[in-house]
Amino acid sequence: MTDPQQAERDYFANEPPPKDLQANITLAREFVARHDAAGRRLVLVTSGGTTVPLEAQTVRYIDNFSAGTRGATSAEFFLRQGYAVIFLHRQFSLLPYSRHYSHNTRSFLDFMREDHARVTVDEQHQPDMLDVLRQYTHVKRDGRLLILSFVTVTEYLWDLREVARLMRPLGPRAMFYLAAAVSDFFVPRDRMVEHKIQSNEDFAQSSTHPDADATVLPPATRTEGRKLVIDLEPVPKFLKQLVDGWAPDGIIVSFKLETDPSILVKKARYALDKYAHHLVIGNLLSTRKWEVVFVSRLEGERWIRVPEHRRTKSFSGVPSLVGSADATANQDQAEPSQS
Ligand code: PAZ
Repeated sequence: MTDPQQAERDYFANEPPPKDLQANITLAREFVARHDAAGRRLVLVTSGGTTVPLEAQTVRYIDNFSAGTRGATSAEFFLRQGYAVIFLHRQFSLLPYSRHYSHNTRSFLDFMREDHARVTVDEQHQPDMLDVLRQYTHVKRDGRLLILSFVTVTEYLWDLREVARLMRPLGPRAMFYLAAAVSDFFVPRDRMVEHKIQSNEDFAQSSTHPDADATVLPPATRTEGRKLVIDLEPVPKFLKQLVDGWAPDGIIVSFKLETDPSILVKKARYALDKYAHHLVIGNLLSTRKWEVVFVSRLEGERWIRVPEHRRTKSFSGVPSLVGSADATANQDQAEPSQS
């Protein structure tokens, strides 16, 4: 079995850091120090899906499902509770506050109209928009929200590691709320082709990027006749490293997404034991908006559900479990409903 520390060293030695890593570290260092000095609790919320590029000059990639609803909504609730929030999200996925008016069937322009050559908000949307605007202004004035972004799984892991290390001195005042959907498989940089994969064998590339030794490392993508064959490698499991190496005293809440209800709780329990997180929140793709299961050592398994009559879209068209005030905790250990 691979030593996790060696796997970490190999991964970060082989996979180049994102171009904005230093800028992100500088922003995060200042943010963490300022809120640490104020004695504030700090949470890193990860949100959205990571991509796996198939080519170094990326035209094609594999994506992970996630709109960023859970992360963006949860961030708003942490901010309401007084936390400082580092929001590490997939570029262009939902953001706290603006999520109410984006990624919607209606654009934010539909909430507005022209009135004597000035833009105004429709009367019916005034109360909701004012409420969102006040929360946003308050958070901005306090400087309690830092927004960072990633696209690929490698960018995500570099940012996660560096931010976690910066948060380490906060001990249990630092929380990691890992709602991002992170790829389990990837194409290592030294097995990645440089240029766009060709469907015509006559134009297929025989080697990886210019520095790679093609005789030792065959490309992870190749064409066989008209087929594309992709040979992915597992992403090292860094969730344990977060506990052991990067931020050992932090509170760690991770999410587990499944599609098969019969394995959800089992997988959440497995993650809880294997990665030694404080809480694993399980959810099913089909019901994630209405129910989640909390799995922890202290409380075992606890379902939280939005009551049926509340399962309608909010004014902004973005329903969410976290956003519902009367989500109920259901401790009867029932299996999730599939409605
Ligand atoms: O972003 P979203 O609201 O569309 O979806 C949220 C989610 C299902 C990605 C999240 O709740 C989750 O389960 N994240 C972990 C995914 C995983 O198992 O890797």
